[in-house]
Amino acid sequence: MGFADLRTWLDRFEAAGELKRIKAEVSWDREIGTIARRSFTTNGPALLFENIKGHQDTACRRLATALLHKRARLAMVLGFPADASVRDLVQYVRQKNREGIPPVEVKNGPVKENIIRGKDVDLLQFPAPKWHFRDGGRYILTFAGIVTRDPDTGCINMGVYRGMIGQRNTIPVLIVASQHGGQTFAKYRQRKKPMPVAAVIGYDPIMDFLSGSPLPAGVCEYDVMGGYREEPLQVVRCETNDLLVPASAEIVIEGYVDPDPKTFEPEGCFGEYTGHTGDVSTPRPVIKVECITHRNEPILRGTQEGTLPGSYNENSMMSSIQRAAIAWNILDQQGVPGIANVHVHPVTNGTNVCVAINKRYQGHAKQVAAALWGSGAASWRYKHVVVTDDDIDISNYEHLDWAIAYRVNAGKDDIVVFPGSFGSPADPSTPLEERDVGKLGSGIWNRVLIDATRTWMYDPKPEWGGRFPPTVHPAPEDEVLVDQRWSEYGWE
Ligand SMILES: Cc1cc2nc3c(=O)[nH]c(=O)nc-3n(C[C@H](O)[C@H](O)[C@H](O)COP(=O)(O)O)c2cc1C
Ligand SMILES: [Mn+2]
Repeated sequence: MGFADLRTWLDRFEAAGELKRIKAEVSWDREIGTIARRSFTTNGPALLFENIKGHQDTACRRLATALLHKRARLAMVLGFPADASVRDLVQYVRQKNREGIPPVEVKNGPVKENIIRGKDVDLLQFPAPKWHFRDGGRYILTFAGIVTRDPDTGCINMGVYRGMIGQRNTIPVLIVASQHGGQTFAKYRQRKKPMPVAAVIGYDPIMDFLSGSPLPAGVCEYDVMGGYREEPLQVVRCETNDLLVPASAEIVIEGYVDPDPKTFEPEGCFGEYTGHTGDVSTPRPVIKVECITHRNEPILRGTQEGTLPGSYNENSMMSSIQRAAIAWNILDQQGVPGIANVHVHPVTNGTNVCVAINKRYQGHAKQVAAALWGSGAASWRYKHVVVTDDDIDISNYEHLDWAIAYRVNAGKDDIVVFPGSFGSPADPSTPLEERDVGKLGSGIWNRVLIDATRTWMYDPKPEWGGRFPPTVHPAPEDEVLVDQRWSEYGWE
């Protein structure tokens, strides 16, 4: 795909009629978020805001959002035609997630065109939106890749963890313990040392796609991005720490996160990915900003969270591909046989996942659920696992509902609850005291498997030739007869 950064992609979208530049003056205070939501509900264009109230003369004046909520644009970013099927995208992503080309370090790059240090740091120079009227503040990190380095292995990780502007130079962030960034933070906490971080804002959207979804532990997201791009990332060293960041990123915020709770600042509430407003503002670890580097005329990249029926956002569209691909790869790696399809509907973001199997034995569906729930990728997802036979089109709610209606016997182990599991702290169905991240490190999930495969515990008539009653589809020879005689019936 060759060299690509955020600007390249905005140009490509514009050429394809997929970008709207908003030149009218708009407010960062709820107005941008409301316009972005309109794009979600209309499957509308990517948006570049060029005239933001109070930011006509600040260091950063523009904001790009709503790039990936439309499948056609996500397909383009993955190198596919706009009408590519979900299945083709999932198969491609399964393959590419397993490849990698390591980055190369270069001496300089556009991200170093402006370097702001120490006392000069002022986050209010950036048009960070208050996306939703109930949000607790202006969110500068919504689609930033947060870079950390594992102090034991030296391995670099990049994950999307949100952050709100606190003071002029502080960003309280939500990095939960089960995430790779959270696991690295725990190592720094043990050593009683601050964790260096770099927040990369605005680059090849493949960065958003990969850093917002859980690749296996120890896999460096930069390598996988290189694989997707079919060329290594060019990375530059940060000014104030030894982290590496893409050389043509729009903005990089460098700093450190202190594990001492005395340094924590309130974050939230925030319109969550679940489509519900988050709870009260909570004290969170803080990125203390030491330096910001940015391109000339930088573009802030951000996104609005929260999926609703008929209103899919960027995370949900990405998740419908990535979370299915990741689940499928986990099932393969765990040696679960007979996986025919894995489907994630964008509206659940992967909270629900459907798996169609070519059933090999009774208990096969339980193996599917156990493999998924044991994985690190399950920390925010895969709460409800629905398993069907492979005659069911799991991408179709009607098919799924039919299978659940007639192939589920709740009293016979077809509904299995896996209680007290780790899970998302943002799920409003979990009582508040069971998602106190400060105390529990995670939210508590009572996960459920719905085994909607045909049971093998049943003895149908031997002449039926199977383990379950056949369906009422006509016999093939009867279909042939009717086809042959069709014109005689006088029914067109
Ligand atoms: C737009 C967006 C916002 C996200 N916000 C958060 C967040 O605030 N905290 C968090 O732990 N994960 C968040 N995630 C999910 C993580 O980015 C995702 O689980 C990813 O796997 C984290 O990287 P890691 O696996 O290397 O830890 C968000 C994802 C997206 C796409
Ligand atoms: Mn990771």
